[in-house]
Amino acid sequence: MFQELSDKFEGIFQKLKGHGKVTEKHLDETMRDVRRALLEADVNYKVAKQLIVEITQRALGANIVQSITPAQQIIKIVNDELTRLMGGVNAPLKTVNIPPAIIMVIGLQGAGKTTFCGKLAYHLKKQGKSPLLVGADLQRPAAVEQLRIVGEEIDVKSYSDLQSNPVQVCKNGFKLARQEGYDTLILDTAGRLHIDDALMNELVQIKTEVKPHDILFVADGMTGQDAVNTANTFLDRIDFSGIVLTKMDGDARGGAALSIKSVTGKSIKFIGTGEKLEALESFHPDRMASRILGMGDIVSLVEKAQDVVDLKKAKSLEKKLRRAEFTFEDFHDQLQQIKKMGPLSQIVGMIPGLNSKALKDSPVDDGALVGIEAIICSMTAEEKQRPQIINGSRRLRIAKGSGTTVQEINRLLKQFFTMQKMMKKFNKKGMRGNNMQFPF
Ligand SMILES: Nc1nc2c(ncn2[C@@H]2O[C@H](COP(=O)(O)OP(=O)(O)OP(=O)(O)O)[C@@H](O)[C@H]2O)c(=O)[nH]1
Ligand SMILES: [Mg+2]
Repeated sequence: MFQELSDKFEGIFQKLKGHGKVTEKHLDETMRDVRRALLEADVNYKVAKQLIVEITQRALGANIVQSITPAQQIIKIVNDELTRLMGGVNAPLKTVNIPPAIIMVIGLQGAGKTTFCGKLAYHLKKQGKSPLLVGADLQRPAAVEQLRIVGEEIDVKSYSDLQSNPVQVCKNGFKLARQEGYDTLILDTAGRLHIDDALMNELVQIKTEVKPHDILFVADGMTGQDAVNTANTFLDRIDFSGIVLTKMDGDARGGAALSIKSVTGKSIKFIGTGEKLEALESFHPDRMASRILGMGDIVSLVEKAQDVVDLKKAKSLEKKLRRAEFTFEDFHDQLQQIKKMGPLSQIVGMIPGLNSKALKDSPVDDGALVGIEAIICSMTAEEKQRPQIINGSRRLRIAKGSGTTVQEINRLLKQFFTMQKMMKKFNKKGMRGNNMQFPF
């Protein structure tokens, strides 16, 4: 889904990650790239512009969490803003106290209304509901037959009457549902190539007389801004309650999904992802944003870090690093914070770019962490503050106390001193110490 847009975002963020520190100039460049990617995905011009303003404002005001690179922080902001743009949270169907719930399905010809009616019926059936399909598209005799076939496929009854009129068919469907105990009525209405008065009058009449609880506007997701414009024109005549975007399995570029809520004020409730009747998903803005960015996991990672990283401690650590006063005590603190985020293998797996091969070759595992922690715990307070005093006999004592070997103590001390040296070098060059590497 939205492969092109996803690829572009990946490229943009890759570029951003290349800079250790993100300056306003980098941010400007990034935002220009993001804007271009959105416009090329056929996102509404005004929507894209506003989105860029919000992302930039938030990025400038953001506190960059110490242990996470600024680029990842920006990805999180873009993700949040895309989520918000698409409505924030999932918009479910209305619940009704007295069944049947009436769901009216409207949209242009070929948008995928009839298919969606079948998909929705199947979706509801799986949830233990008993839907009844009503064929209110009497324009083409084949339409009623199509709905009947769809219903048969999923073992859901469909009702229509070619001798009657759409309003009467809906009313009869309602009566039938009451009599036979169906709890949801799905009304499949007629489409037109273009919006015309005759169609709108027919739909408004059904709405007025049958009073549906939900009116879902079905739009072909592949048509981008056309879908958004059509939705708006429909909305002028008939106040629908939600949107269904179909054909999202095709080469839909993302423009409709990203702009339709913002332009119409109506939420996307479902997306169609194929011709088969099971190809329906409830729409979740957050998951969609993550999918577009191809970064579901990094978002969870930053959230985890925000949950556990003590900002005050991070600040004081940064100061110490800059003055190269970093001790084993600080190191121990950092280990605790990392451990709070979950198993190392999971954390590393969330970092984009670290594929499974890199993981396999890396010595990072929870066992190594436990060993390092045991070693630090076996040091005296003075040793933690001034590791340079740890001589041969102290090393032996620490090894015994921690259940490790002198070789392991040697390795850890060597890594620690290397890191201290590196910090000093960095500080001489005037670099900030916010890209700290752990010595394992
Ligand atoms: N790939 C794909 N095709 C879909 C999807 N939804 C519908 N279609 C196809 O789109 C075509 C039109 O679907 P219909 O459900 O007949 O559309 P409609 O809105 O009822 O059309 P009218 O009744 O003529 O107004 C059919 O060939 C469907 O198989 C989808 O999510 N993905
Ligand atoms: Mg149809």
